[in-house]
Order: sequence, then structure tokens, then C-alpha cells
Amino acid sequence: MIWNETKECMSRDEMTHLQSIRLCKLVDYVYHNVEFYRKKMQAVDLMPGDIKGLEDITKLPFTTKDDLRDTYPFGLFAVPNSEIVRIHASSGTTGKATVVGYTRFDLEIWSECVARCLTMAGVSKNDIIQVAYGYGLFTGGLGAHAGAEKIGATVVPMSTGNSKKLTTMMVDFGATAIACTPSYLLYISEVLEKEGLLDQIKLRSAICGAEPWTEKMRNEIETRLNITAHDIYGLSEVMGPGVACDCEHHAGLHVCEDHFYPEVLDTKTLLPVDEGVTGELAFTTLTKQGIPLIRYRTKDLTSIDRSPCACGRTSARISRFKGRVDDMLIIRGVNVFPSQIEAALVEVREVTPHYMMVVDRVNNLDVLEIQVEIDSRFYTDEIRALEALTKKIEHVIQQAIGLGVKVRIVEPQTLIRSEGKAVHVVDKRRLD
Ligand code: DLL
Repeated sequence: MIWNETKECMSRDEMTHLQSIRLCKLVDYVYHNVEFYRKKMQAVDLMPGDIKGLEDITKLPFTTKDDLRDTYPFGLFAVPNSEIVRIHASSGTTGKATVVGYTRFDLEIWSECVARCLTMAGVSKNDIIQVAYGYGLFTGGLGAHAGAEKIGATVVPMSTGNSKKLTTMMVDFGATAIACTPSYLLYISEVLEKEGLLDQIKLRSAICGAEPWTEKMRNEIETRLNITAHDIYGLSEVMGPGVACDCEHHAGLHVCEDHFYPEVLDTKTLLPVDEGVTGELAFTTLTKQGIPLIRYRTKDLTSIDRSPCACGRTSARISRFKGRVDDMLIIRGVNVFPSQIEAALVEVREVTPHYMMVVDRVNNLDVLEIQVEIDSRFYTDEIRALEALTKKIEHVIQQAIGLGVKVRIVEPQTLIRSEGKAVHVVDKRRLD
């Protein structure tokens, strides 16, 4: 069986044609089934017939997370609840949860998209895959699960919460693939090392996502575990994991663009930018029934490349995420992303890639302290050695971000390990 390989191998013209047809149908669908969109379109005198293809997409209004919150819980649903067979929700740190609903058809498309991603990561029916994303309202666990089942892999629904059991079963079952956040996989590699199990695992492939991670972190994880690690992207509002994934060439993430039309927007003007230029990613769901979204602003920063990939796929690729619009810290006027710190730390062999950025304001001046955990092999209580290492890391980070920082080295195993999405920033300025 092939997961829409034909669609992945469409020419650009064929893809644009399909997307245009689907966009027109979608606009008609939301106009007649979602009051929110009908009102938004009426407000700018737009009728469904005015949208004749992709070339008209910029006439359509954007949708934001606030729109989902304002219509909480089911206000953007396009079908009656009797058609909804699953609900997921993401809590976020502030405000109401954003709630999404799936029809049976939506679940079918979702599992197909995840199946495509797993196929890109080399997973097949011959694999035993541990799904170690959280199961529940978060889309990671159930989303990855359904896609893996669809390709016939043997799925072990680990969820999060018991790393010791996970590593034991990884060895006992001979697991060949794992799906979890990159920060959790880094932690799992430490547990495996501590337990002396590293040479007993059969792991080949990891499908990691749900949080930003750098290319250097990917290399680090691959080396530690002797595997290939793939980057899978998605968001609950649009579907969940499986919106995009990178293939064996790791040259950007292939978007399932027959279902999700991507646009990259200038962060200030919100006008589409040229290929290769970084901006905010927005998606229009082309086939969703439960909660179709038009031009949903993800806040994720990336660029797009529509040239064919060396793997043969013709789908558009988005570059590895730099971070989110709201992840970017402005410290003394300089823009800093956590991913820059991660990339710098991976270069320093005496420390682990676990870190915490603490931003504060002292005497009206922003101060960035980076807590870095020393690798147990290099741990020493000799003050001069620690001072020298601190200076070295401060220099490496200053080179990376162009800003002086204060580094504080902490003892091995002191920074909190994450099983889900890692938290790397405490901004005390926001807590005032
Ligand atoms: O994180 C869905 C998911 C689960 C994706 C498992 C991949 C694997 P949300 O909780 O709604 O959904 O969070 C979505 O997480 O807007 C990005 O900011 C971030 N994110 C997800 N995947 C990646 C990735 C899931 N590969 C938000 N790289 C998105 C960078 C990612 N950021």
C-alpha cells in the first residue's frame, strides 16, 4: 500500500491546481457552516465565489489562537457534535484551552499524514516503535500512534512518565524506532548510558518534534544513540503531528501540502514573503471537516522552498524552525532565540545540552544568566578550573548571540529533565 505517493510526486502545477480547487471548496464550506468565517468575510464584502484559486488567498482573513479562545470551546466547529469523534486540546500557559474536534474523515487524513512522515523517517511494518509522546489531550501520543499503526508497525504506547520502564522495554522488545520530543530523547540517552544499556539497544530511527531543536542537537542525539533522527512538525489547531517531516536528506521538512497550504508571512506587514525568506508560517487546512482553519497564524518562524528534493518528493519544504515569534527574547535590544544557545552549547564538550536561560532586569538593565550543566566526566570542585570553563562558555555564547551573558555552571543532573516540551526560559521581567 502506498500513502499517497502519487500526490507526493505531483508536479508543482498539479499540486497548485489541486490546492486551488480545494481552497475554493473550503471557502464555500466555511462560509456556509461557520458563523465566525461568514461574518469575517461579510465584513470585507467577500463572497465564496470571489475566491477563484490560490491567487486569491490573500483576500481571506487570518485566524489566530485568540479566535479559538474567544469561541471556546466549539465555536469554530463546522459540523454538529454528532459528527465529531475526537477532541484534543492544548492548554498553553495562559488563558483558556484551545479545543479542536475531528470527524472520522479528519482522523483518517491525520493518520495518513503521520504515516507519510514515518515513511520518510524510514519506519515500516517491520519496525517496533515506542510512542513516548504524551497520550491524552495532547495530540502527540494518539497522533503518532495512529500513523504508526496505519503503516503496520508494532506500536508500543509508552506515553511519558516512566523512563526506566521505557529503556528496559526498548532493550527487551528490541524497539527499532521511537517517537518523542528531542529533549526527552536526550534524557533517555542519559538513562541508557547510566544503566549501561547503550550497546544493547536496536534503535535505528527517532521521530522527534513538538518543540524547536537545532541541527546540532540532532547530530548530538544521532551520535549518542547511533541512530537517524527526523524532525516532525505539527500543531493541534491545524491537526497535530504530521503536518511536515524531514526525509533522509534533512534538507527541510516536507509539508503535506495537499491537506495544509503553507504561507510564510512578513512578521510586520503580514504579506507573503519570497521563497527562502524567514517569516511567520500560516496554514490553511484544505480538507479538514471538523474545525477547518483559514490562514491560521502559527507564530512559528521558518522559510519555504518549493524546489524538488533529492529524495524525489516534490512537496514544498519548510526549513527547520528557528523558534516562535513569541519565543524571541529581546535583551538589551538584541534578539535572542533559545535555539542559538542550544547550538552554542552543543559545541562545548564539557557540558550537557541541558540549559536554562534566566532573564532579569537589574538597575534598569537586562541581564541574561545561562545555567549550564557540567558533564559528570568533567565535574570538578576546583574553583579555578570551573572559572576557566565558565569564561570559555561565556565567550562561545557571546560569539553566537553578540551579547555578553553570565554563565553559571551547575552540578551534573541538577537541571530539570523534560518528558514533554522542554522549558528553557524564565523571564523574570515578565513576572514583575
Ligand atoms: O506539538 C504537535 C506535535 C506533537 C508535533 C508531536 C510534533 C510531534 P501543539 O502542542 O499544539 O502540537 O504545539 C504546536 O509546537 O506551533 C511549534 O511551536 C512547536 N513545534 C511542534 N513541532 C515542532 C518542530 C504539537 N518539529 C507547537 N520544531 C508549534 C519546532 C515545533 N517546533
